[in-house]
Amino acid sequence: MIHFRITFILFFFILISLTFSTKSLADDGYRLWLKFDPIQDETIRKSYIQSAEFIAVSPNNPHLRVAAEELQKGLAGLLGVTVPIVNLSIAGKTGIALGLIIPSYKGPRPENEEGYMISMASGNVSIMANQNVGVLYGCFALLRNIQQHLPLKTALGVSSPKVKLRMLNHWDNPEGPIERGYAGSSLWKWYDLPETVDPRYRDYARANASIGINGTVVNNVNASARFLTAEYLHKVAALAAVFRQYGIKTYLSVYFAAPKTLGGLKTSDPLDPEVRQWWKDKVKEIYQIIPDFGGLLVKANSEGEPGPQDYGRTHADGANMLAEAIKPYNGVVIWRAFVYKADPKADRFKAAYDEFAPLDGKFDPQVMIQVKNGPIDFQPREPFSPLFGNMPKTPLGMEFQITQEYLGFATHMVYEAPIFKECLESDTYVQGKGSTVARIVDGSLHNYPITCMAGVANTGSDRNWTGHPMAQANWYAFGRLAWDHSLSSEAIADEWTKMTLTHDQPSVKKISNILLRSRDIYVNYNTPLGLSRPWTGSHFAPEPWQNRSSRPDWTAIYYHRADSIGLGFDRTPNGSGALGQYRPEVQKQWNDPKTCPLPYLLWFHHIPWKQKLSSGRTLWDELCFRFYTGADSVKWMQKEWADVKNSIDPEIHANVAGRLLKQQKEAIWWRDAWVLYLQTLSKQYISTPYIKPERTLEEVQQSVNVYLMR
Ligand code: BDP
Repeated sequence: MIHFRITFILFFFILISLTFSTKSLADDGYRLWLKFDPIQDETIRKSYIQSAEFIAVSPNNPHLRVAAEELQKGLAGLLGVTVPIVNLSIAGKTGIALGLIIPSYKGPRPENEEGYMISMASGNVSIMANQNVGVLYGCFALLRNIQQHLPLKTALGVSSPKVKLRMLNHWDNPEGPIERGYAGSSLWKWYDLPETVDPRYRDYARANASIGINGTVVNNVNASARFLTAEYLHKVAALAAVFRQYGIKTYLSVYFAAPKTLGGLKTSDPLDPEVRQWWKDKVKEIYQIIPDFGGLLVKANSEGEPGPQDYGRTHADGANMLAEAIKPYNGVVIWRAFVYKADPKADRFKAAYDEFAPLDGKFDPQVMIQVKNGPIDFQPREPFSPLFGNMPKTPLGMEFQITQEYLGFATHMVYEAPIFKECLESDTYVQGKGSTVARIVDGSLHNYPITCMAGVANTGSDRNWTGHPMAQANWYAFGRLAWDHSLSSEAIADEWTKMTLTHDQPSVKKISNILLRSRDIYVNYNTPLGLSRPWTGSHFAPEPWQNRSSRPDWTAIYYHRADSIGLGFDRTPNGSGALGQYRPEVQKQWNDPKTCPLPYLLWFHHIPWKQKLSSGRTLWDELCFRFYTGADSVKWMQKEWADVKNSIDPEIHANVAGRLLKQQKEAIWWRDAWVLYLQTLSKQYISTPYIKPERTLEEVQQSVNVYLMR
């Protein structure tokens, strides 16, 4: 009997551990798009095995070791073989050689230091570049090709990044929380650093390098001076040591008043000699601790942050002071253009242009200005910022937001590549037709010596990095577009889906389609026709009625301007005149409500409720149409997602399905809030076939209050 019991208990434990081990095989999303699961297609697999009998790296170049190891790791997973890393090609075998292109080589080569070239001769593949990091990017490109089950020949060719600084901006605070972060707390464990270096930092670096990201700002733009203390600089140095192996430079956001608060000086005036010396000494100290430090990011005189204007100086005075300090080390100063004052009469739309355009030509060459894609603040849909094209003498960098501050946090599925592309492809007309924002950002239009594309990161300590599993696609898309802005949203969605979720072709098609439509669906139920909602509060719950705040531009009514006549912010010459910041060709199209594209209409016009739009519907009917079809479309997303269940890991599938269910409820929440609130002003009926919301405005308001309750 005792014997039976022991056997039974043993059996029970084995059963439990088996259950657990199978469970741990489920995909928790940690591996992102670097899954390297075995290739099922035997023909493709065999063709690669033939060409990958060894990886040859010159023994004189230890830096290529990381690239070789990444390739080895990827191939082991994909092909199921361990490819040896050797010093010289092995006679009689075919393999992959990694190396630098010799200066006398005459053939086509990458245009810059970080580009790569993949070629093939007599069955041998070579991944060559001008610099080591290019070889690493080439290895990831080859792996990407295999991961998509593409034949070797599609990987061949030359690729060079179009933008120099391709960076993530982390809005991470030293205590752990992330400003506008929805995937747990900061990845950086400041209290453990520098002694304990979490292996996850390496995985973070790998993921970034695999999509070409080469810089990271590790702390919030609302910066703590703490990061400039020696104690913290050593912590940052420990991160930099990991990132460096993957070609990633480390940057810091700095607190402009640090000379006063940290240095004990009487002022932080940028023209004060002692202040200038303080920054010189500080920057010297930074470079002693982190020799390849990238540079400084600054948010100044914005939303209560200190800045040069506190001393009657300009943004150029502040930036140039830092440039003077960083110049000897060839670092950069990235100064943000996100500024707006609490002026009740002003239009916030115009603020960045008004402050920065007159300063063009006044900045040190070591400075670049980082501009948010739109003039206000990462709205679900914004026209491009009019600063692009209007500072030809000052390098302008792009700031996109990957974290979904206004895009439903980690609950709503919104694929952002179309947002990034829409802005990059906008035509500024500064040098005639075809003067796209992309050509300004990549430096080709104004010959900028430095170029930058930054994305406010959506990563956090959640096991799957981004909270919403599908939000990984946004990190991925940002990196791919920073490397090559000409890639299409479709192509990126397709490759990400194959690398991350499934190879089943009908499912890939369905998933890409959901991704590609997701942004418009969100805009429809959230802020259709050019509505915006950057009011204070959570940036999540609908509060179009919100009319009280310490400043007018922190209310909802400031932005939508709904009244008994109509809806929208008049920015024509009859209104705020903000349209005057664009070139005549753009103005011509947007000034007239008849030709202004519907997605931007209420950004620029106050339209009467009953006015007919180019769609043939009245404004009110068009709003109803968008709010209702937007909310309904989430049901379509759910249905499509249910259809791909069998070709996706069950854990990921269930995770996304749960979030879609929530999204569907919240889409109706948004729809009801807007429709019921606007109805109090428009006095219009909800037109058929749409059915009046089941709840009253008061009930929606009550639910929002509960959401906002502390
Ligand atoms: C806004 C965010 C705020 C940021 C600010 C910025 O709400 O938390 O600090 O942007 O970019 O979107 O500085």
